[in-house]
Amino acid sequence: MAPLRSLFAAAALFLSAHAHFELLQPTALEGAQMNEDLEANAPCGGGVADLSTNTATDFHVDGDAVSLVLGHAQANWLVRATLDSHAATNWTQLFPIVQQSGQGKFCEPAVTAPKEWAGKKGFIGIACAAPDGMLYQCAAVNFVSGANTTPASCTNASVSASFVDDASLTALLSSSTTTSPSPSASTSGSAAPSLLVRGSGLPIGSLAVTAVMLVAGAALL
Ligand SMILES: *[C@@H]1O[C@H](CO)[C@@H](O)[C@H](O)[C@H]1NC(C)=O
Ligand SMILES: *[C@@H]1O[C@H](CO)[C@@H](O)[C@H](O)[C@H]1NC(C)=O
Ligand SMILES: [Cu+2]
Repeated sequence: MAPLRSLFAAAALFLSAHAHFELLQPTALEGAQMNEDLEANAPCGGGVADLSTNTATDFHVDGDAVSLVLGHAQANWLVRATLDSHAATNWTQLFPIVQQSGQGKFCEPAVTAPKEWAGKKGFIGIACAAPDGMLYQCAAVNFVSGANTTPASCTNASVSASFVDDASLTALLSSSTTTSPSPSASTSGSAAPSLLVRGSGLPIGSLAVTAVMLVAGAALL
């Protein structure tokens, strides 16, 4: 019966919102049907990452919202991204690791991605170091140029946040992004200035930006 079913659906939503965490924006792979029992599965919880079948939403490389709901009293967030078609590897950090204290909604309105990703498809991945272990969600996205205006749904509950170090989260980033120079960086001198501008424009440089700048710098020697 419909009323009973919607009651169960409401109960399931209530439970999922009060345990673990949810990725509200960009739209998570599982949408509203998130199975929190599978959230400990890397890299995307119960979501099956496959760019050939996933529905992607736009993510603006110069700033877009990442909106989360935490069901725990405290946890650390890693916002990462990859162009890998199955979200299997090659993760780049998009934002400093944040510790949220207090349960509820948390939204960063201006998370950036590498400018050169505009026009490509990939995944935003959230890793959450929670008291009950590491938890994961992903969203399939079209990286597009420009910055998004902050959506009305991007709000914070009365929580506090601070930047922290978390080795368990840093370990989830690809070491290959810090070691392998890309062909374009080693052959094209014109790539360097725009990378440098992007790096200096960031309030807090990410590991990936630092790595790209090192590679670009090495290419100039
Ligand atoms: C990793 O991602 C970068 C873009 O950030 C890409 O240029 C590179 O080819 C990727 N490497 C692998 C092994 O997928
Ligand atoms: C939420 O809080 C974080 C951390 O203080 C802040 O960076 C972010 O801008 C806030 N989000 C909104 C929508 O105000
Ligand atoms: Cu949990």
